[in-house]
Amino acid sequence: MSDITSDGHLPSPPEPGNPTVGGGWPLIDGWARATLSPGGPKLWQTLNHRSACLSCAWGTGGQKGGFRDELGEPLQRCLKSVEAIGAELMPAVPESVFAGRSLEELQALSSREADRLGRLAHPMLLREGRGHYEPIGWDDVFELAEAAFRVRPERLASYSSGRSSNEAAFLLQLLLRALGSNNLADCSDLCHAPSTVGLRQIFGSGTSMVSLESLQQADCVVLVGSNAPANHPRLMNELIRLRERGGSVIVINPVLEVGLLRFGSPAFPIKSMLRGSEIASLFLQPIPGSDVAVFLGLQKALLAAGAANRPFLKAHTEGWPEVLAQIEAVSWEAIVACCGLSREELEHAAVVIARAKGVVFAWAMGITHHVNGVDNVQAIANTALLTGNAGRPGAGTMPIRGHSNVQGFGSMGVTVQLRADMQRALEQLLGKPLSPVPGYDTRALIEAADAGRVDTLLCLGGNLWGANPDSAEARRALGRIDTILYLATKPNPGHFHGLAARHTLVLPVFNRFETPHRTTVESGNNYVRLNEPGTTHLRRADLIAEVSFLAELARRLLGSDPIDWGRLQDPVYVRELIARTVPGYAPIAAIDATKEEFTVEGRVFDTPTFPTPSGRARMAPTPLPALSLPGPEHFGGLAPGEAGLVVSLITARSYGQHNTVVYQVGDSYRGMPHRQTILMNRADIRRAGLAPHQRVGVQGEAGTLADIEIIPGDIREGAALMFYPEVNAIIRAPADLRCGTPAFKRVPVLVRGRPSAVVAQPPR
Ligand SMILES: Nc1nc2c(c(=O)[nH]1)N[C@H]1C(S)=C(S)[C@@H](COP(=O)(O)OP(=O)(O)OC[C@H]3O[C@@H](n4cnc5c(=O)[nH]c(N)nc54)[C@H](O)[C@@H]3O)O[C@H]1N2
Ligand SMILES: Nc1nc2c(c(=O)[nH]1)N[C@H]1C(S)=C(S)[C@@H](COP(=O)(O)OP(=O)(O)OC[C@H]3O[C@@H](n4cnc5c(=O)[nH]c(N)nc54)[C@H](O)[C@@H]3O)O[C@H]1N2
Ligand code: SF4
Ligand SMILES: [Mo]
Repeated sequence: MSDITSDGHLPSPPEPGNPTVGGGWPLIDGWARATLSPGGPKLWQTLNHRSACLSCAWGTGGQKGGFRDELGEPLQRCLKSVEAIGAELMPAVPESVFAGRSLEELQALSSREADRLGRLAHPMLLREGRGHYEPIGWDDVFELAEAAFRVRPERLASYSSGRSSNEAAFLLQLLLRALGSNNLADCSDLCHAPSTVGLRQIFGSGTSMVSLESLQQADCVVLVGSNAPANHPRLMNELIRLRERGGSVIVINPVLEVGLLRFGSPAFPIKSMLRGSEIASLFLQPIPGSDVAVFLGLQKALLAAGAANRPFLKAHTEGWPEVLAQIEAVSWEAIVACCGLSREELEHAAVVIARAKGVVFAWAMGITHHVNGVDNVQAIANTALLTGNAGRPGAGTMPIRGHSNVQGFGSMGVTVQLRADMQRALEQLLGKPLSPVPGYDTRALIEAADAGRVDTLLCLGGNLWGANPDSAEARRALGRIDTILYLATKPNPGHFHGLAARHTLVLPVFNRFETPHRTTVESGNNYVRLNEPGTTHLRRADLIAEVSFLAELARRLLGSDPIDWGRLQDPVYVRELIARTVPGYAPIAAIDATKEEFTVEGRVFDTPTFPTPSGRARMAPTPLPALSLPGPEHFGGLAPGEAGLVVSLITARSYGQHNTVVYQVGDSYRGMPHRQTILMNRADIRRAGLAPHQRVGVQGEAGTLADIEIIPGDIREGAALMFYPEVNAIIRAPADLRCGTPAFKRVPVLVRGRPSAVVAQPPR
């Protein structure tokens, strides 16, 4: 447990201590400690500020008040938002850090150490061949940036992370597209892109079709590949309520996440905190990467039980005969062999789904981080359609989005798969056709940079280096870019490892609750929140608003042609342009006057008419994946006398981290006390000839991490789990080619070590 720090920033919330309940008392303790710390008053002030929570896309706060959701319900704020705010309320990085520490010293910092340096407060420049970042004034920054942007448009790119505002996101893509580049890589490429692509193909819309209100009418939630207790904690309140009104929760996850079994929520202090509320009514633990098989199994069982809704299929879908034919053709043997679940388990789950009046299918990275991520999404959507659970209140498909404004970035056109209607609107605005050259998504950007095809990269937030697999490749690729501009609130290892060939700029920006003008964000449930202006606690800091930076750069490059780029300094004008060009966003034009937050039009379906040419959902068969693991020889083989085995590695978040930013080292909900750990099934540990808590090497295709402690846990046999971002040093992850998303959740690695003396070696 951490103590209140002498420099006045908030203490890290405590690590959880009760591994039989998720959430629970550590949350209350965390709130108490954060509140009573010297930074407590400022924390409360920020929590009550009328702006959306920084952390996840479930979405909380905004005009209704810091603790309220879109329905105005109170107590909808979790400790994760405290973690995020605490990090932003730290003092400035002391000048001595950049002036005094060499690049090598900065590179030696862990993610947590880098974050704890404090807030970025002054623009910094690292020149080619120098060993230190040096301060630089904004005039010089703009001169360098302007020169760097005057390159051939296909050699210009951006990367973005979903914490900035809609207004900044809109300007980013408008600037790049006006210059003739479609290279708008975004963190969503590494995240929910398979959901966007898969859902858009089927429903003509790529986001959740379920509103919070609609979710509250469901009597069954199928939660797939999500660790919501850690990553979307307020969703747990909805699951608790659903169970209380007699509904069921079917969890599908290779890891028996404790918080998905029982969760103690501070929103229900008396009822839930002591022992936790039961969450899963049924927990299925499939082989990682086999979700298509799981859903084909559910579909087969539903069909056999006469639970397919044929009138619905006939009236509201197309492609259903092919899907039904596939369900009938695929054998139970093939399904069971692929997913490792029994036919009985799947049939039982199908009965629960068939009996429910309204089923919401929700998922996160366990579904998208696979080479067949799009198929996974579509197998889920097919199951919803087969049972008529789409296009009515209390039912539907609900991708649980990541960053607090990642979905807004997509809506604003920060994507390489721009909607045709938005493209037309942008072309009208810019008075010219957009470049026909396809843009780079995040993986394509890394490859293009590695091949020397990128000169200038603007990163609006994020940690491009740390978020990508194969850290050495990412570092080399970024090193071949001439100029990189990192706009950020906090330092992270990407700023020290992801260095450009000539100029690397780290440019400090206001965060959401400090920005001196109004901004908006969009939640995963399509709800647009309005953030009021704020101020920063940083004294003598030299921060810039993201909108100001982008508008000024655009003005220098483009003048007033064909729009008055200088006028885009005014976010109200930006919102006017958004209203004109972004589908479903018309109400944003009046939001400054009305203060009325809104749900994006055309996203939530209360009737089964979908925005496809025919109005019907377009079902398509989903191929069963061929899952296999290589043997140790793939990794060069085990040495004589060495023990080990190849497992299918899930790379995921610990309880106390936000993406590449680590706040707490341990995750005791999973019994993993530090970050150099690998969670394994006991049978696998035995079979490998290794022992619990032994230190081993974990070898991936891009390298080996040594001195990793084996943690025995409730994880599917054959699978293992390690924490990202550290594990990105050693893994390569092939991508789903339809969206470029890496298979972060099924990475073959060889776990190798000295044979355990304790356990008898089985013959190998
Ligand atoms: N506190 C906090 N909140 C966050 C974030 C954070 O880092 N910290 N990150 C934000 C972002 S950007 C995102 S994308 C989300 C991430 O939210 P999640 O998707 O919940 O995050 P992961 O840690 O990637 O965990 C994925 C879950 O999928 C399971 N899983 C792995 N492989 C499979 C599989 O093949 N099939 C199935 N069915 N399940 C599988 C894992 O066991 C794990 O429970 O959270 C957002 N919210
Ligand atoms: N192995 C493995 N790799 C993964 C994943 C995985 O599960 N396994 N998950 C993937 C997923 S789902 C995602 S979304 C990506 C995440 O990848 P990214 O979005 O690139 O990474 P983050 O760690 O969220 O970026 C955090 C940084 O954003 C900056 N920041 C914070 N707030 C602001 C702001 O308001 N403005 C600006 N300009 N900057 C700000 C700070 O500098 C902070 O350090 O990682 C992916 N990589
Ligand atoms: S659930 Fe997500 S949006 Fe809501 S308070 Fe927690 S981190 Fe913020
Ligand atoms: Mo994400």
